[in-house]
Amino acid sequence: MRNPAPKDNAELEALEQREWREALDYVIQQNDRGRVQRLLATLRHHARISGVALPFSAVTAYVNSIQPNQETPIPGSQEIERRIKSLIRWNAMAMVVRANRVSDGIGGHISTYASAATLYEVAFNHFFRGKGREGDGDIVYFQGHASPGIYARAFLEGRLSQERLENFRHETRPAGGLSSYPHPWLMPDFWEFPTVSMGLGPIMSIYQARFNRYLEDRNLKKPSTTKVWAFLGDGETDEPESLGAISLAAREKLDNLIWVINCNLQRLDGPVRGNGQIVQELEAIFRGAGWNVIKVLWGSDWDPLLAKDHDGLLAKRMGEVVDGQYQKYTVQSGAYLREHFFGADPRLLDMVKHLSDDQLKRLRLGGHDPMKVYNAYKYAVETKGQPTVILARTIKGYGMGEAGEGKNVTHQQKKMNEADLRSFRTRFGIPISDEQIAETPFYKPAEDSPELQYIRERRKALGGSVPQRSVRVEPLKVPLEAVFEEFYKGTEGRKASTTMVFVRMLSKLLRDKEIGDLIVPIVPDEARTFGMEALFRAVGIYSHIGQRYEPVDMDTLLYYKEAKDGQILEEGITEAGSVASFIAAGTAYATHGVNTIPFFIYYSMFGFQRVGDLIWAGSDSRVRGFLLGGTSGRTTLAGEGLQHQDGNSLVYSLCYPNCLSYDPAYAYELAVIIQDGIKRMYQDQESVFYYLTVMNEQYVMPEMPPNAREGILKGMYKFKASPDTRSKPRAQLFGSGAILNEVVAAQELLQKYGVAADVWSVTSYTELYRDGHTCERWNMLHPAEPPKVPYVTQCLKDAPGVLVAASDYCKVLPDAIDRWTPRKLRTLGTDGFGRSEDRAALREFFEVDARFIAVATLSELLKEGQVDAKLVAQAIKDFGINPDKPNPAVS
Ligand SMILES: Cc1ncc(C[n+]2csc(CCOP(=O)(O)OP(=O)(O)O)c2C)c(N)n1
Ligand SMILES: [Mg+2]
Repeated sequence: MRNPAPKDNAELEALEQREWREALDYVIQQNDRGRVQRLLATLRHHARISGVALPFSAVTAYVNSIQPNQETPIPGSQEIERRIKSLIRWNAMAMVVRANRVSDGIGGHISTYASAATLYEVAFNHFFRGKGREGDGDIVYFQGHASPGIYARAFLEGRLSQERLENFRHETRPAGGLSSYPHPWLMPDFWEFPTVSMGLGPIMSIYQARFNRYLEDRNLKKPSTTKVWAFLGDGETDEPESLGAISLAAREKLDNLIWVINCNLQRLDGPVRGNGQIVQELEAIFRGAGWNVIKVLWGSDWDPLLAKDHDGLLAKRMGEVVDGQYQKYTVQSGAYLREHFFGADPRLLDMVKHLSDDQLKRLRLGGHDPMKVYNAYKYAVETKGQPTVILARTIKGYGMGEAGEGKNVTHQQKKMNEADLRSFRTRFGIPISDEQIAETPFYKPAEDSPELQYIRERRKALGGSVPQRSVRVEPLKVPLEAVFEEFYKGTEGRKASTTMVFVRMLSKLLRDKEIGDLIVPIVPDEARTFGMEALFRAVGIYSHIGQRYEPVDMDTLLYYKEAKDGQILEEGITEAGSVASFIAAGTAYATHGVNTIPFFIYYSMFGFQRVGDLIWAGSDSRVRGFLLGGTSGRTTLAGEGLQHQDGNSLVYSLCYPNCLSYDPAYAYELAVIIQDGIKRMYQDQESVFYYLTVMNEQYVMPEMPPNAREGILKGMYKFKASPDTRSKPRAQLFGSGAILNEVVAAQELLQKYGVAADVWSVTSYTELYRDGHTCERWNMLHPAEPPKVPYVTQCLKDAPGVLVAASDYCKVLPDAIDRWTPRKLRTLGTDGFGRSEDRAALREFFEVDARFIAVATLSELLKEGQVDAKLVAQAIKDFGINPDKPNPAVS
C-alpha cells in the first residue's frame, strides 16, 4: 500500500525513516550479516563522497551487544545455581562481618563480591577450567577485593575449613588464616596471581596471555585452549597500568584473553563517572584499540521492553542518563524510576504502564542475570582473532539493602545490623533462623545436598577447582661449568664492562644445549644500549606472525630479525610491560610447568623506582629469574644526569624479601652469582629472584682470587690485601661495582701517607644486612646458647684499622651493616640528584673517588689519634679538593 502524501517536513522525515528501515529489514531477513554490513558501508561511503560529513562515534547504543535472538539457553539447573550463589553470598558476607566483630577494624569487603557474584558464579559453573583436564586449565586473575566470595566458594567445594573462614584476615593464628587478598606468597597452594594493587592484574593478564602464545610458538608447550580471564573493577580502569597495554593485546590478536569489567559505576569514594558513562567511555577506548567489546547492561526483564522500542526511544533514554543518576535509581523506589526515568517521555511511560512499581524496581541489570552473563562468556570464548572485554553493569553492594546497596559508603561497609542481616537472609533464602541471625553463622548444606553435589559435579566436569596453584615442574640439572669457566680467568688485560660480560654470558647460555631454549631475554627497547643487538639475529625477536617486511638492515650481519620462534621479548618502551613479561616467564614453573629463565635488562633507574609495585607483585608471585639494572650507579653512567643516574635501586631492592641483590665489579663475581642463582632457582627450586646491577664502565677484569666464591655469594670477600703488613696506621676499605676500582686506587694513594689498607669487594650489602639481623634475632631468642656470629663480623674479626666504605649508591646502603662491624663504619655514597657529567667529575662531585676515599680514611685515623690533622689537611691540599665545595646530598 502506498503511503499518503506527506504534509510537512517532520512527517516526510518520519516516512523516510520508516521506508528505509523497512528496506533494511528486508535485507536483514535474508540472514546474511555480511550483506547488511556491506550495504551500510556503501551508504556511508556514498554520503561521504556526496559531501555529508558523518559524525564519528566509537560507541554503540547503550544496550546489550548480544540480542535476545542470538542467545542460547544455559545448560544445567538455574535453580540450584541460584541457591549455590546465595549461599556463597551469605558466607562471603558473614566472613567479613564476623572478622570485624572479633577485632573491630580488621577490614574486608562485602560490596565488591556482592556486585560480582553472578559474574563469578556463571564462570565457575560453566567456564573456568581447572588444571585436571587437557592442557593446563584456565588462568584467572580475580579482582582482589572480591576474595571473600572466592573463599566462600572454596568452603562449599570442601577446600577450606570453617576454621579457616573464621580466620579470614587473621593469618597468624595457629590453624592458619586466609589472606585479605590474593597472595601466592601466603597461600601458595591456592592463589596464583596477586591482583589487589589495582591495575597490576590487568596488565599482567595481557602479558600472561601473550607469554602463553610465546611458549606455544617456541614449542616449549603444546598448543592449548587455555583462556586468561581477568576480572577488574570499573574504577580500577583509571589506573594507567590497566589500559596502558590494551593495544598490545589487540595487535597480538590475543583471543585467549577475556576481561570482565564489573561496571557497578562506583569506586571507593563515590561514582566512577558521576557526570558521564563509564561503560560508553570504556567501549570507545577498547573498540578503538581493536578489542571485541560485549556490553551486558540490561537483564532479560528488559528484553520485552526493548523489543517494543521500535523508534529507539528507550535506547536513547538509556544512553542519555549519566552514571550518578543511574546510581540514584538504584537506591530509590520503583515509583521514582517511573517518574524520573520513564517519565522523560509519555511514550516511555506508556511502555511500562503494565508494570507495577514493585516490578519496575525489580528489573534486573545485565550483570546480575546469569542468562546474559552466560551468553557473553560463550561469545567471548568463541571469539577468534581478538581479545574480548565484557562490560557488565551491576549494582555495588547488591543485596545489602539499606546497609549499603548502591550507596556511596558501600565499599567500606563491614558491618550489618540485625535487621539488615535478616533481610539479606530472606532475600537470598538462607536457612538461618531469626534466633541465630545475630551470630551470623556460616552455612554449609549437607554433603549429599543437591547444591554440594552439583557444585562438585560441575567442577569435576570442568577439570577441578579454581584457583589452584601447583608446582609441577621437574628441577633442572644445571652443571653449566662450561658456560661460566672462561669468566673466572678475567679478561686477560682487555677492558670490558660488566654489561659486556653479562651479554657474553647470556649469549653462551642461549647456546647451551641443556637450558638454552629456556632462556627468555627481555628488553624494553634498550638492546643497543647494552650491546645486545647481536642477539637479534642470533636468536630472533619473538613475533607471533613472524616478519612481514624486509628489514632495512637485511644486508648486514646483525639485522633486525623478527620470527615466530624468536626468543627475545623486545617489549618496546614499557618497563611495566617488561616486568609483566618477566613475571609470566618467571612463574611459568608453576603456571605452565616450564622452567623458563627470564633475564630482564633495563635502565636501572626505571626499574624498582618506576615499576617497583609490579616487582613487588612478582615477589608475591614467587617469581624466579634475573633482573639486571643496566647502566647503574649514580657516577658510573656518565652524561645522563638527574633522571637516569641510579643511586637508589639497591636501596629499594633490599626491601623485597625474596630478592637477592648484588653489585658485582668483575666478570668472575657475575659468573659465580648467576651460576649459583640458576642452581638455587631451577635446580633446588627456591622461590627467590635476583637483582644484579651491571655497568658500562670498561676496565680490566682480574682473575678470580682463590677461595672467593663463598664470600661473593655471602656478600663480601677480601679482594686485595695490603702488601705492607708492618705499617702502623691500618684501614679496611670496602668497595662495590665500578667503585671498587676507586677503592683499589685509594689503597695505593694511602700508601704514600703511610697507611696500609686492605681492600674488600662487597658484592651485597643486602645479604650482609640480612645475615646480621638473622644472627642477632636468633641470639636474642636463644640467650643460653653460643651466639651466632654474623658473616661480616667473622670477616673483620682480625682485620685491623679504621673501616671505610664507598658505594655508587646512597650511603644508607653501606650504613646498613654498621651494626655488625667491629668498629664504626665510615661511609661514602651518592646521596643527592645526579648531574650530567663525565665519570671523574661525577665521582669528585659525589665525593666517592679515590682521593675522597683516601681523605675519609685519613680523617677516621685522625679520630683514632693515629695521624695528625696536618697530614689530613695536607692530603686535601695535595688532592686539590676544595673543602668548601657544596654538599652533593642537598645541592
Ligand atoms: C593501586 C591501588 N590504589 C588504591 C587502592 C585502594 N582501593 C581498593 S578498592 C578501591 C575501589 C575499587 O573500585 P572498583 O575498581 O570500581 O572496584 P569495585 O569494588 O567497585 O568492584 C580502592 C580505591 C588499591 N587497592 N590499589
Ligand atoms: Mg566499581
